[in-house]
Amino acid sequence: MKKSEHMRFLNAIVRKPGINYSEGITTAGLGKPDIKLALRQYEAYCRSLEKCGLFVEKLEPAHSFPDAVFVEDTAIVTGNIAVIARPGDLRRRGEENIVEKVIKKYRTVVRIEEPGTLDGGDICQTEDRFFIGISGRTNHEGAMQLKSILSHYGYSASLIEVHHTLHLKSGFNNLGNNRLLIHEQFYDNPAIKKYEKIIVPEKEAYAANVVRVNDHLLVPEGFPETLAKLKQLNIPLIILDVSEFRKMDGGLSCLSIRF
Ligand code: CIR
Repeated sequence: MKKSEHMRFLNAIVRKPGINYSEGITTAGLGKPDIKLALRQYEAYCRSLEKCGLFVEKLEPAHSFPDAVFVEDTAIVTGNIAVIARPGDLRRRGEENIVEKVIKKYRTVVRIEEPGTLDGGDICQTEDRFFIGISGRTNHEGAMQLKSILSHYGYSASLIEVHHTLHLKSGFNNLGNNRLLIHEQFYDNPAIKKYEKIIVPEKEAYAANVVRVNDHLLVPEGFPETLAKLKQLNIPLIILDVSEFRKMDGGLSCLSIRF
């Protein structure tokens, strides 16, 4: 990211979970999500983005894609360009096309092309750069295409191998002011040497998926040790229950595209 660009968001795109939400992809082993509760959690999530000052564009469910509520995976939006992802799991391929139509209202779009694959959940932006996870969903080709597009628009990017989580942001998130909240797997990575790092305890690994939105930090409910560490940062916290999204391997960041 250009040094002068302050990391503030104006907009978010979200998509309501559909009635077939529980048919999506999951490895969590936490049981079937309760769709009514998921809807309430989604509404609370939207309200908190609005509280953070964002205009929230709420998309209707995409019934042929049960995972489409995890809209973050379909695009990466920067100050001047949007990159349409190419989902790494074939069951989600096509979600990006329906999001592209919406994003075009806000930015010029470019696309990740075959043989590249890339999920937005593998992209973490800090004040001065992007981190691109190479994961089970994002391949090296996809990561290199994104790096090249970002570089064309003046942004730096580093590639990071992801081994123990679904996406990079399942275990690696920007807290602002040169601080990261990370899963232990990333601690020694030379790419993040200059950052102050807060590690989530292994038993609270899920809590690494927090989202800094302007002056607030969205934090998942139910992780007391991580919460105690985050309380020391002097950032107003918004604590949200996302139990029904966790059941489908999703978290706070996956539920919106912020820009
Ligand atoms: C999937 O497996 O693709 C969805 N069930 C969960 C996606 C979570 N997205 C994210 O972490 N950005």
